Amino acid sequence: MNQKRQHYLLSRAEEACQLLEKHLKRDHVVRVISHNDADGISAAGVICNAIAKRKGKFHVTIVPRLKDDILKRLSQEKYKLFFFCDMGSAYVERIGKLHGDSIIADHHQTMDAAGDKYENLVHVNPHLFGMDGTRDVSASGVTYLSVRSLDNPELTGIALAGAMGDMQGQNGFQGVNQTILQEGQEAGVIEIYEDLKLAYKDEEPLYKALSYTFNPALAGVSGDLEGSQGFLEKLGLSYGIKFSDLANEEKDILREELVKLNPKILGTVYALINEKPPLRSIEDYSRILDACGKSKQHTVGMSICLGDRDAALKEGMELLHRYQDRLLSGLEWIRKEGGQEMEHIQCIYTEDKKRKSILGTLASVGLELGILNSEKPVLTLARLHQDVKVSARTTTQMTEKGVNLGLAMEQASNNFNGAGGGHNIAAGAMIPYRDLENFKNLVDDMVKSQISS
Ligand SMILES: [Mn+2]
Repeated sequence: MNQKRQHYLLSRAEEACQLLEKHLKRDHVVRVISHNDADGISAAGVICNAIAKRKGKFHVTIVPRLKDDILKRLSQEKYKLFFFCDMGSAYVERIGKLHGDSIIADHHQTMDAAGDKYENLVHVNPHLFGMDGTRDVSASGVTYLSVRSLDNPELTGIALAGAMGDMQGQNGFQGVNQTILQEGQEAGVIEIYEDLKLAYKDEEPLYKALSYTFNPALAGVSGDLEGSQGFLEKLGLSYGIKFSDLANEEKDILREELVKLNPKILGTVYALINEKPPLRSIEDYSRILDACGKSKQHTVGMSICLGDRDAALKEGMELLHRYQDRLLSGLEWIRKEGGQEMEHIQCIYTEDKKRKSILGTLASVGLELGILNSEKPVLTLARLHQDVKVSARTTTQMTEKGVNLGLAMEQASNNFNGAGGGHNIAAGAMIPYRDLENFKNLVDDMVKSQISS
């Protein structure tokens, strides 16, 4: 069954590829619109690399959401081909009415139709074929499929970095992601091996590498610089040196102790054979793009995807450091404050500027580290003038019990003239501030009925 579904998705993507090729042959500039997170930046990286390789031209815009004004602007543009990544599935009708042809490479759940009635539109989305866009493939993967038959195996790495950015593959790739991984391995682009899964192991001093490691979460160490220092000191290891500078027996001691903390620390590392650290590990690569996205420096992320290993990479690393520091102090804050527990959900509210942009991540990491109650989905709430931006996160255990935050965000926000949606495990919404309390209660009720039905 899964093979068959994948086959349908692949042939839809092939249609997209043919449409793209047709426009590239005519030397049309491809209008790319993508999302501002790691997956969206990777997706834009995939399509733009594929176009550049064929000496084609593109014009990219990275946006946080496909808002009305953007669609309006696009409807006045005269491009012959629009390529939407990581968004668009919810706007099939409006995209179908644009002046040129369109390709939508998205993986979000949608109530909208496939858009078959628009001849100028190819809609590629795993959900259209009964597949799971939360785990099987992300937008960067869907985009990769859409350029696959133009012979681009070197883009499998960026495609999987995007998947990692959407929290797919942290415990192994599955579905379409697995297919992409195999393709990358066969083409000599990606190699996989078992190793310590420490973040930026070859770049950062040990205590930083340890505290930057969230997958898997190391209690008392992840997100905790002092905790990491203490942990290393207790083992008699100097915390300021890099992993590679440890003597072999010291590496053994560290490995043993880390495994005691969390056995998952020994796991599969996906490495890009032709890259050097910090971009060699696909997971590290993805975290740099994530930091670029969260810092609103998408151009830096795009430049890295497009091959800039000098200025852009240096800037990307600076953004990463600043982002990690923000994350660490945010976790400190959650440790102190905790969440406001309701019956079935918990909420975290802030008006603090620096925290707002990382609330979703704080929720995910807080759940992972056990700082937040993993039995209750987390709603983070950031006030923006008259509105509240909601990020909702939960765990796989809870989605298996029936929790679907994408649906809850969409329905609950609609009740208050807001907008929302996303995946069962991670979703978001924008609602009026005055309805905040009612919204929270409604989501609490919805989660209750999702679990019990
Ligand atoms: Mn995505």
